[in-house]
Amino acid sequence: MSADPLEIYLEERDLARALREDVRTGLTARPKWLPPKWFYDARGSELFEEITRLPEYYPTRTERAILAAHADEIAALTDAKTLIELGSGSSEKTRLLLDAFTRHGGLGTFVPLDVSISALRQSTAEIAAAYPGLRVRGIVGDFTHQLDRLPTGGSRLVAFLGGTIGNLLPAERADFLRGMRTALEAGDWLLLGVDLVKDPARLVPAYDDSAGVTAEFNRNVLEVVNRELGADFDPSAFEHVALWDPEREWIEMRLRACRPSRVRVLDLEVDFAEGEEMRTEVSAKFRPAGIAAELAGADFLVRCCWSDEENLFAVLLAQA
Ligand code: AVJ
Repeated sequence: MSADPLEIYLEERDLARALREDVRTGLTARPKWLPPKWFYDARGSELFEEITRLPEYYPTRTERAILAAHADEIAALTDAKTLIELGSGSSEKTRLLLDAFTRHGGLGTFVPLDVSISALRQSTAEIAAAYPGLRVRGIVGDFTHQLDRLPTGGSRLVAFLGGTIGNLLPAERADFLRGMRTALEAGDWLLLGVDLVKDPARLVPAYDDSAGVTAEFNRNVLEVVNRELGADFDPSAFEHVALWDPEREWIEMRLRACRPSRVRVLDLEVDFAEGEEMRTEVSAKFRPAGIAAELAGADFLVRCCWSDEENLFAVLLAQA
């Protein structure tokens, strides 16, 4: 079957407005910040795919191994009719689930949701071609806002993989889990991938690789703001910073101004002092008991929690 046309709940103009608001809020704040969702234009999505193949970046391959080991169990336990994937990107790991559901039988529809139209176009076409008989409904949307648009009916499994929940700040995370629970019916399922707290000597290089791909990914957000809003950032005037915050147990990515500069964007003139740092991403890391408690607090029942031998990453299966 070919994929259904993309359902666009986030039009170009909504995206443009959201970007303008985020840029205005973030660049006039102290310290300055930009939200991580703007990394993922076509170039940023490509760079992220490259990150997932770096030797230092363990999350993707570790999560893939966990899913490979437990996909059949997930299909059997959930017996889902609809698989919804939030922040699906290339949907590469999702194939492990789709393969298991093909063996198990009964899955009728796959619904990937992502803010990146380019990533979604490609993944829906590829998945539809690879799984004949599966209905593929791509949704262009923002997983923090479009939860009420998820298809209803049948037993549903929502997959939120890759550790992307770590991009939310604690209060946003609580809202998200609550919203997710409200969007689901009792008995529906949530499959959640989370990166675990570990030695910073392992964590930090995953966000500051020796090939400099993450640095380029980080600076790409400035290219996005330049192109979409006509700003005049000089990306080469900013250097990549990745640091571990041991209190909040998250990785923070920042861009540090190498020299003083003034950037024109929207109707703003934004000054950067030499050495000034702007936060571009928070990537929270979890402890299994902590995330289980957060899920329970949002009225989910944690049915399974799988990890790898080194306890680098965890995949939790929770039921509404
Ligand atoms: C896609 C949010 C899971 O936080 O590890 C990778 C993004 N940033 N390298 C992560 C990312 C820098 C990634 N997530």
